[in-house]
Amino acid sequence: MSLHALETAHEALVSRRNERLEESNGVFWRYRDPVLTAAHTPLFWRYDLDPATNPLGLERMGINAVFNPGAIRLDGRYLMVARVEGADRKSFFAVAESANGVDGWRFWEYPVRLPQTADPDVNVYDMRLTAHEDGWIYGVFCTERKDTRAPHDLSAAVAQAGIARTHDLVTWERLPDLVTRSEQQRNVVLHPRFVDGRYAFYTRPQDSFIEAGSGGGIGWGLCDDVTRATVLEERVIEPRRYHTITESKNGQGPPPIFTEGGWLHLAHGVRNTAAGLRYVLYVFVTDRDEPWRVTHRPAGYLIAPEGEERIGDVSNVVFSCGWIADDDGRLLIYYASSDTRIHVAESTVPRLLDYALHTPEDPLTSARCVEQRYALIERNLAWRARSAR
Ligand code: M1P
Repeated sequence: MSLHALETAHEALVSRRNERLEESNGVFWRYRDPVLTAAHTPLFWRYDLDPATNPLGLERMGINAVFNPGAIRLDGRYLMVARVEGADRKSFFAVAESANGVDGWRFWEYPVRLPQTADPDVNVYDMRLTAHEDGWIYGVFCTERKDTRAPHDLSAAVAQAGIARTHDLVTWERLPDLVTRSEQQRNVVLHPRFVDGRYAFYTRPQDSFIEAGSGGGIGWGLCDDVTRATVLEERVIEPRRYHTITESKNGQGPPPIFTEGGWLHLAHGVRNTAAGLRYVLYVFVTDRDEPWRVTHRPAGYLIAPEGEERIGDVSNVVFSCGWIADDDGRLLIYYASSDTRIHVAESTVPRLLDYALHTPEDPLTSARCVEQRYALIERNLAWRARSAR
């Protein structure tokens, strides 16, 4: 394919209109096309466009996947900070912009140049963006480095929470990584408000790089100074549970949204299967004044991978780091499938809150689940009989 033909195909892809699918369970709507993929990355990130130095028109630096974006509405623009993974396996962050949040997503010219700490990151990913009431936009992300305690195990790594802040997503100030008492951390998210005058983090303590182990679930901790963030007391507020969607792991998704019914949270839950781990998205609610106290925990998943979403580099995964509660009433949920591409789902805050407040909690046994369903069936049959009269 000539570079001209590649450019024409790329432009057709990024300018393609997206379409909300009609089919819905009433809680949310999917869109027909993924909103960002590796193919959306600019050609000038991948090709040497100069025929003098690239006479064969070869792709020089491939992009493998685009996924797990943080999201924010800033100065009227819909923005995602996506995890872009090169063919070399290294992830980096890049901002993409859209005029309406569902299509026309285009990457800014340059990826984010993330300042380093004294201990440089080997790999960075999964940035959650928090517009904090202190006036900064914080990006909290996973920073991964080689586990030097196991020099011969080349898969041994340490995950911690990196922190950077910005006002415009262009210039970033890197802060020291979050310090906790846990061996490792992933899926750490900054709460948007001060709590008792302190910064508050949702954490996900874990024993090792992959296993949450005794980490136990989504944690909560406070710190006084975000420029030297240290959480000395971390407690699990949303534990993983046996024989549920969170049996193996869970983790906070984007920062929660403040609603009249409490803080609305989106999270991921992981369980093991004979075919490997299965990641789904779920919702829970915490108290308005005590955002560490879970008040509602609707059973099961909100979004599970389906169709093409099931397939990718890490199959059977949906994962979210970003959503936008828009002034126009839409709640745009950005989620990635199978560590490969990004989709959008649409709902509204009242709709999702209604789902969260009125879906019963997992009663944890088959017999009790049947009782729960009996109660629904009996109410429905009684209602039907009354309305037939
Ligand atoms: O591969 C699925 C996801 O695995 C990790 O999430 P968790 O720590 O909850 O298992 C992350 O690496 C995430 O990026 C990835 O999508």
